[in-house]
Amino acid sequence: MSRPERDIVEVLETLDIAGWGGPVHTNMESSAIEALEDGRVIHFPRLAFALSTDEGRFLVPAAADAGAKNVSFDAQAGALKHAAGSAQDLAAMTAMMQRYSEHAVALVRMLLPRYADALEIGRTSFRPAEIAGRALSARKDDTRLHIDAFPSTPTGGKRILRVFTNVNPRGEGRHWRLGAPFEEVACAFVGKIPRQVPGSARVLNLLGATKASRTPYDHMMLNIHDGMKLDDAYQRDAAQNEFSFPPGSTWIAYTDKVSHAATSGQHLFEQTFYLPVRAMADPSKSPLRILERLAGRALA
Ligand SMILES: O=C(O)CCC(=O)C(=O)O
Ligand SMILES: [Fe+2]
Repeated sequence: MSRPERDIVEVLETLDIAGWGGPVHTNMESSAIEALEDGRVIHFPRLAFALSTDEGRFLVPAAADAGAKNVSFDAQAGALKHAAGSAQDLAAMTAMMQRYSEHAVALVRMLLPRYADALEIGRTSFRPAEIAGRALSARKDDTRLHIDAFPSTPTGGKRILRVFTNVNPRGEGRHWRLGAPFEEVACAFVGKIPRQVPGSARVLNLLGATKASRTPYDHMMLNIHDGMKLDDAYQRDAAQNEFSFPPGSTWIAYTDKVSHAATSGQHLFEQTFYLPVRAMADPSKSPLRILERLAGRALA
C-alpha cells in the first residue's frame, strides 16, 4: 500500500522576497502570520545568504568539531561553540554567523513586525555535515518525522520559530519530508504519554540537565517528539510530502508545530527564535493551547 500523500500547498507557501530587509507588500504580513501559525512552511526561493570567497573554505565538515557536527553561535553573548580551526578561523566564522543571525533577525522583523517586540533570539547554527546516512540514535535522528522539542531547553509553551538557509555550493537541495497537521499528530501520540514523575522537573533543573523547569507542556512535547521518531510504522505510513529546498533559498516555520524530517543535504544556516504564545495573532493555534484542549487542563 502506498502511503497517503499530502498536497504540498497544504504545508508549504512561497513568498518572493529577494532581500533580507525587504521590501514586502502590505498584505504579506497577515498572510505570512496565518501560514506560520496554521503550521505551514514559508519558502523564499530567491532569498540567499552570500558567503565571501574566503568564507567558502568553511563549507567542509571539518569546520565543526567531529563530535558536534554543527557550529553553534549565541548572538547575544557573541559566543561560538563547536567550531574547529585556528584563532583566525574562529574569528572569521564568528563574523559569518553574526551576519547570518542579523539577516535572519532583519527578515523576521520586516516580515512579521507584530512579533518584533516579544521575539527572543535563540541560537544560530551552521551545519556543514551531510545529514544523510549519519549514525544517530532514533531520538536524535532528524531524518525521522518529528516536531521540535529540546530536552535541555524547556520552552514552557513558547513557540519555536526557525529560519533556515541552504548554502550548498554544488547545487544540492536540502531534502525535507513534511507530515500531518499538529492536531492529528497530537491525537495519535497524546494517549501514549507516561505521566510526568512528580518532582522530576525540579530534580532535572537542580542537576543542571534543563535550563528551566520542564513544565507538563514540555513533558508532553518531548514525548510526542520521541514517540514519533521511535515509531517505525508511523514514519513509514503517516501522510507526508517531500520537498527539496534548493541552494540559495530560505524557509521559515514554527518547527514545534510542523512535522518535519530532514533526510539529506549539506551546508545549512539556521536561526532559532522563541515567541511567547500571547504574542501570536491567534494563540489558540499554539501547540500549548491545542494540547491543553486535549488534556482538559493547564499545562504551563
Ligand atoms: O537540518 C535540517 O535541515 C533540519 C533539522 C531539524 O529537524 C531541525 O533543525 O529542527
Ligand atoms: Fe527538527
